[in-house]
Amino acid sequence: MPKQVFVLNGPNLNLLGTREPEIYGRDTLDDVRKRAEARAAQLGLAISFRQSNHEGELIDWIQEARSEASGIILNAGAFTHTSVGILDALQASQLPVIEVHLSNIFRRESFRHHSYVSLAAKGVICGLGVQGYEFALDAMAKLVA
Ligand code: CA2
Repeated sequence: MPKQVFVLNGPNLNLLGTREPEIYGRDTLDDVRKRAEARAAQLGLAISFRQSNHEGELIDWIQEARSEASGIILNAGAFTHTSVGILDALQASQLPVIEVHLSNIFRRESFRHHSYVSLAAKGVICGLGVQGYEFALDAMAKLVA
């Protein structure tokens, strides 16, 4: 049975490819999902790729991951910078977490420089666009091996 990894995406990431291409690129979230699924297949991982605009739904999925997954790759979007609830859920999951951001949050506004998610993350990949999800899967494959 391949190991399962949840790839979770937070608010507004459903808008990818429709606006702000100079920050987030031209790929849609569906393109990101297809690339992530292809890389996961090469690595012998199964992924469940999801997006929600709702903090509680993301928390429910992180809780679900505890029994259903071996690791979590998370781009929590703006909740990265605000959500103690997501941090608590990640810590409770006791799973390896890799935090991903499309943009380099440290080149942006100062409110984006702090991440609650990072307190629960094994590692952070930011600023490398869609490729960041593939790098996160590469790293996760080693973490869950
Ligand atoms: O760089 C990232 O991946 C972010 O997690 C994206 C979040 C932002 O709040 C974080 O600080 C960094 C925003 C996602 C919004 O995505 C959009 C995509 C296209 C058009 C509008 C928003």
